[in-house]
Amino acid sequence: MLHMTLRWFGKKFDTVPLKYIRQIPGVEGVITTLYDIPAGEVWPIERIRELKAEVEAADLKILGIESVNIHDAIKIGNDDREQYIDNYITTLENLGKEGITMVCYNFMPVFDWTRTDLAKERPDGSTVLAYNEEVVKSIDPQLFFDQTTASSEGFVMPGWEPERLAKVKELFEAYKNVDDEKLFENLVYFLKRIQPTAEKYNIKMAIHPDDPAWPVFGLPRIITSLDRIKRLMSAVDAPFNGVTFCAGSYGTNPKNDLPGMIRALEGRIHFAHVRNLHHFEDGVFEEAAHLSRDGSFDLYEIVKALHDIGFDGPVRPDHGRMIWDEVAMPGYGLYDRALGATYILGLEEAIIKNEKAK
Ligand SMILES: [Mn+2]
Repeated sequence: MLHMTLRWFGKKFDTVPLKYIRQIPGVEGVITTLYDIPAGEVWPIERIRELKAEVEAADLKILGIESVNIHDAIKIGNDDREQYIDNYITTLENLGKEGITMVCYNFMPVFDWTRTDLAKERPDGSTVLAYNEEVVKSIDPQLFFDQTTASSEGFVMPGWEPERLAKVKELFEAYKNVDDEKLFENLVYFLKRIQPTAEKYNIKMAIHPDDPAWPVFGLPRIITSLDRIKRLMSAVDAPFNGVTFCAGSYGTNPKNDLPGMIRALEGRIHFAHVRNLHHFEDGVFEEAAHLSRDGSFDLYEIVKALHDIGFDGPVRPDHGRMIWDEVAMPGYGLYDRALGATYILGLEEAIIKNEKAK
């Protein structure tokens, strides 16, 4: 069954208090992080304990971490990656000792998820994150970064931390010899190094797909389709090496058959992000409400596929629209994600009852 969660960035960064998350029907816990710790640094066990105590005091559980970010040296394959991998291993040990056993991460160079508009207005007056490939093609990456952070209403957005991206040009330079194949090799190297620790503590590693699911700004992107994710699953063929199935990210490419991908990844999906997009044309889309009829995906078929493969992990509604005049980090308001959570659980209830009736 689905274990419903909401992403929570911690009380210093999130506009949504745990108390409100607890009041969304069916939500069992949060997917959280130590948002202030830069990629590459060890997460101290005391900080993990504090976070856990805070979440448990709100009668919720930590059902996973999103994310423990990967330092660029690991993605680039620099000599100093060994130290950063050792640090990552220590963080996994600390999480494992505290019983936290699902870690979402991504392997996107320089930019994390990319959108060209953080508040595109829809006909109903709600605003959403949107993407237009023409804009990305026509803009300098530094300018793109500055514009994106300037339009985030003062919120620090995941993957867009200023300290990491203060030097966009230098980062681009550092990645100049990293092509798809090299990036893939570096990812496999990383996974093999952390494998003994992940297995010792029964930690499931869940790679988040690249968003959008194609190269941007000439940077390589490798987790974009079923073929590519299956290649990674075979390269390190052990259950700890798994997937965050993000419908919204894989679904940026309309050629990705989302329910089919879920079925093909049976046993390797450790975490699911369920959401909807509205496609206009190739490379032009906006985020939609979770409801199937509001976007281009069939959410029933997505939830059905997760149910049919026996998925038993954490799931979260992904980005929500900004509605009811809420002011929050783009994509991460309370209201629309709460609607999404209950809708997804409603679909699951109907699927289970229908199956029993047969
Ligand atoms: Mn996602």
